[in-house]
Amino acid sequence: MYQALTKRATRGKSRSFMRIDFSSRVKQFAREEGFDLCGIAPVREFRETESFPAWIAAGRHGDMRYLESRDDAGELKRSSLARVAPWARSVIVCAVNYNTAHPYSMQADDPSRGWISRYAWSHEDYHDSALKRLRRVEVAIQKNLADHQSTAPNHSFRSYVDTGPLIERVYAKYAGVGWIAKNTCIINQKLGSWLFLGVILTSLELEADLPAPDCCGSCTRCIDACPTHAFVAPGELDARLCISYLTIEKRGELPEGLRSAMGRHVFGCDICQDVCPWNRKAPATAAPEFQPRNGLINPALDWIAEMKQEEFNRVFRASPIRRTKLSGLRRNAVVAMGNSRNPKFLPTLKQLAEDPDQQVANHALWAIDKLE
Ligand code: B12
Ligand code: SF4
Ligand code: SF4
Repeated sequence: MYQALTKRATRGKSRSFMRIDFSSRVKQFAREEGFDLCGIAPVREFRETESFPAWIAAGRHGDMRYLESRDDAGELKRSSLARVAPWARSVIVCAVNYNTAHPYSMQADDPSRGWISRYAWSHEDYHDSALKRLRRVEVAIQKNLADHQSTAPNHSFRSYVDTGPLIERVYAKYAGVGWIAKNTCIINQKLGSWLFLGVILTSLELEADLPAPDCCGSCTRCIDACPTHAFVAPGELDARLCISYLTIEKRGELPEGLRSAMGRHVFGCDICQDVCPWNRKAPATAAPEFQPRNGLINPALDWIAEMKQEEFNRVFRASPIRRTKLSGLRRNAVVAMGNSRNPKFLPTLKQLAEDPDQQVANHALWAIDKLE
């Protein structure tokens, strides 16, 4: 299709016009598959990826070893897409709004109930639902190429949600989806930042969009609100301090010095997005897959702390929350109980201090100390 279009271009229209035409068709396919935003970024070096090796060298990724993966030449894969996928010419960046019409964590402030971050309430794990949509966009593009050219050149496509060798937010910026804000999230002027990103790398040379302009201005609300002071500078996160990392990615003992600041978070953290003025009027989606499962908004802490494996498997089937495993989730709930200032949890915590799961037991001892 793309070559056929360029052939036709010589019969009148300019080549770049035809590229724009096919790029807008790609965006149409993304819309038809339920993505709220779609843009196209070129594959080249960006100044934002240049800082990645230093970020890793400083150890700011903590135990997230997968971010350190290197190519045969020993270079960090995520620092140069052109090197790890030399065949790729364009990155199609899609975004879907997962915001639902429920209070923000700062509005639901009962300290004796926990907080699970907004993105994890959903009925389906976003990795799976977004990947399915991306694959359908791929199919639509390929079908369109084949329909318009009998000898369609074999173009390559590779879809990723989180797992690709690239920093998705950098490409989202250059695809015009949103700017990389001081809280490091992608914010779209109309939709805010409650967005999942997904990318399709392709060998098709598509018309790239313009990068989204930075609209943070002089605001610093996210930086000021972060309970663990995880931003070392605007737009620079030390993941080791971030509650999202601590509750989701960190295995074993949580650093004692950070436990109090973790508050009632049992999975992820939304604070730096909750306080953002660009999310004040963020629209809510009606998509069934993003509607919350029962009991996950402001969950009862003792329910989670005492949960058994069988219930965990049932409640969190196909949920991103499975990533912490039962033990990690219970550990987080126990810490949140310690931070609750509510002595009603003491009897439960005393039982949990004898728990066969040593991690849960150790954190329960800390929580008892904190409450007493
Ligand atoms: C690892 C990871 C995390 C880690 C580290 C976060 C981080 N900021 O890197 C942890 C576990 C903490 C995390 C948390 C969250 N994550 Co996360 N995470 C990822 C993942 C898998 C990789 C990100 C990565 O490579 N980070 C490496 C660092 C270096 O990149 P960075 O911080 O974004 O920094 C870039 C820019 O800020 C910029 N930069 C850095 N320093 C400087 C300095 C200057 C001066 C300038 C101008 C620029 C600049 O360049 C950097 C690249 O080098 C991506 C998916 C993907 N494959 O990209 C999802 C992703 C970023 N996460 C996502 C989400 C939703 C979250 C949470 C909101 C979940 C939650 N509610 O708990 C939080 C948000 C916390 C936060 N403020 O970032 C979404 C973001 C969507 C969006 N709207 O932006 C993504 C894209 C997943 C997805 N597919 O939708 N995440
Ligand atoms: S997610 Fe929470 S802990 Fe992490 S940077 Fe944002 S406010 Fe801080
Ligand atoms: S709170 Fe302010 S500084 Fe932070 S991301 Fe939003 S607009 Fe930018």
